[in-house]
Parts: sequence; C-alpha cells; structure tokens
Amino acid sequence: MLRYWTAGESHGKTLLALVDGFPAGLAIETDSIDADLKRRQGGYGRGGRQKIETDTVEVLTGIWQNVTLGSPIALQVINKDFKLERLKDLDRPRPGHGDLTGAIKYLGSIRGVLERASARETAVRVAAGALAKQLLVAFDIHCIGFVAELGGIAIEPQPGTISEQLQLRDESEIYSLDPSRDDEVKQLIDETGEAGDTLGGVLEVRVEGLPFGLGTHAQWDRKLDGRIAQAVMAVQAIKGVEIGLGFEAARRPGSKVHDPILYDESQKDTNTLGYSRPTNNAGGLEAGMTNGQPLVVRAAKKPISTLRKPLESINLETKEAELANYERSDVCAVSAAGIIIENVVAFEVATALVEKFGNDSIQEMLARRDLFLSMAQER
Ligand code: EPS
Repeated sequence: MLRYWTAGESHGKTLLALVDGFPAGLAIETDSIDADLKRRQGGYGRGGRQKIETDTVEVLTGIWQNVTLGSPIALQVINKDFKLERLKDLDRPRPGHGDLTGAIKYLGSIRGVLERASARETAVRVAAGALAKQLLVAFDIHCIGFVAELGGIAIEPQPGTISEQLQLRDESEIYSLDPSRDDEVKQLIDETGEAGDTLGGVLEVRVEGLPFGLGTHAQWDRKLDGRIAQAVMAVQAIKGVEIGLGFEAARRPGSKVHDPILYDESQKDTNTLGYSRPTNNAGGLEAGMTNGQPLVVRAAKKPISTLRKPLESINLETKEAELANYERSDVCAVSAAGIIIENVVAFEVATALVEKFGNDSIQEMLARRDLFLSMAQER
C-alpha cells in the first residue's frame, strides 16, 4: 500500500511528508520536485508570504545515492517564516476559514487551528505528489493540472500533447493553457485585490498513458474515482470535484453521455489495447477503474477566506459583533491550486498503480505491467 501523511504548521519550524510504501529502485530527481514547489508558490495574485519563502525539498530518509530503498521516505520543506511562538491568537474568526469551528471543537485558540488548516501545508503534498509523478513517468504516465476558469472567466485550453501543454502552462502567469488570456484575468485579480476581495476558480487535471484496470469496482473504498474525489476534496478551499462530464452528465440522455467502444487492431500493442472511444465523457474511469482513456478531473476552488475588507464576525471574548480578523494573505491562489490538484491526483494514481503491479521494486512492477498487457491483449 502506498500512502502518505503530512505534519507541520504554516508558521512552525517545518513541513513534513512521510511517504510509505514507495517501491525500491527508482532514481529520484529532487530538482523536478523543487520545480513543482516553485510553481506552487507562483501564479498571479499571491501575497507577501511567497516573497519570504523559497521552498525546496530535503529528503531525510528512504533514498540512498538518489535511488529509493523501498523504506519510508520523509520529505521536508522548511518554513523560513518560522515565528509561531511569537504569534498572537485571533479573537474574531474569519468566515470560511476553520477559525470558529476549530476553536469550538478543540476548546482552544483560533491560532491553534488556523496554523494547520492553512494551505501552506500543501507544499509537502506537492512534494509527495511530485515524487509519485516520477514513478508514473517510469510507466510513461504523464499529468498536467491547469486553470480552466478564474473568477468566472472561462479559459479554453489550447490543444496539444501534455509536454506542449506543460510548456504553455509555464508561459502563463495564470497557469492556464491559453497565455493570451492572461492580461484579462490579471486585470480582474488586480481590481478584486484593490477592492479588498478574493477570487476562486476551476482547476482541471489530465493524466495520460494510463493502462486499463487501475482501481477496482469490487469495493467502495478502493474505487479510484472515489479515492481521487477524496484526495481532491481534501485540498484546502476545494468545494466541488467532477470526473469527466461530471454534473453535466446528469443533464443529458444516456446516448449523449456514454462513450461508444471502437476497436483498431493496429493499436493492440498500446495501453489502449486497440480499444478507442470517440468521446471521453467518462473522464477515463468506468466502475472505479481506468479504461485506457485519459483521466480528466475538475475541481472548484472557493475564494480565499481571509479578506482585506473583512466580513461580519463575532469577537469570541466579548461576543460583540465586529469585523473578522485580517492577516496578510493572497488575493488569488487558484493557479497554485492547479499544481496542488495535479500532484494529489498523481499520488492517487500511483497508489492504484502499486496496487495493480506491486510495490517491492520498480523492476518487478514494470515486468508485471508488461505481463499484464500481454495477457490482456489475448483477452
Ligand atoms: C494561508 C495564508 C497565507 C498564505 C498561505 C495560506 O499565509 P501567511 O499567513 O503566512 O501570509 O500565503 O499559503 C502559504 C503560506 C503557502 O505557502 O501556500 C491560509 O491561511 O490558508
């Protein structure tokens, strides 16, 4: 079983991810983990914190001479803005953050909840996902996460291969797949920031090169669509997840939803085993299993809840009506969320990959993948 946990507070000493069940024998490049950490810090509309931090990963355990050992891998991203001991508590909870509910649930301070609820923790989720992506690349599986909509502006992705689209995303300050729309979106972010407000958006993740049969129909908690939905929904500020057509599938008749099945023998040796689908409304998943088509996941991110022009709140000490606390924050972290969602989806795909092909060593996994493909071709 491949899994991970994280630890750390937003302004605490450090952030940690403990990745357990990662196969032995994979050469790891920390540079590509760092590249994703840098991307996560970027995107237009970020606040002052990102000028302080320069996130890089430190591998503490589980890798020797750049190669995974099959033992737990501890990843660390140190907080430069470590000041937790000096920080005061808040008294006026911010609507939309965990402040009020957390202080009541734990019978404690707002600070004690917000520090862990903060999206700062996603730095190490990205590190764990970027590690998992290196496992996926060994199977020629590639992922991209991008901004499909920001503050109500839809940005149609330009078509292309994943590597072309990754390049396009790097050209966009919004991390969309159409950099020509950047100015319009940046203007909206600027105007919103000047008004003391914040913006949300819609992220899309695509994963290509998936073999048939990752995940299973056989038990609810092992269905890959369910696992992806949990991982994505568990990212800070995500309020909705769709796979393939998502909610739109509910509005159409079956003939306009389901993807017909075609066969072309010349493609028998590929991951698709020769089966093609003229549409991919299922988003690559049927009955909780990958169906040889690209995985398509979308997520709705709400606007950041720390508003420079705060909403009404209650002072928890006096119970008097007052405006919510304001702490330095971002106007828009939608672009960063595209990177985060890409990495959490990648981790779930890697989890399903090791469930299908084992997780002792990368060599055995690849041999088992080849054996499975040759057996499936004969099916
Ligand atoms: C966050 C508040 C801000 C964000 C933070 C998430 O941090 P700070 O209070 O230090 O300004 O910038 O995100 C990050 C620090 C990050 O690295 O993504 C929050 O309250 O959720």
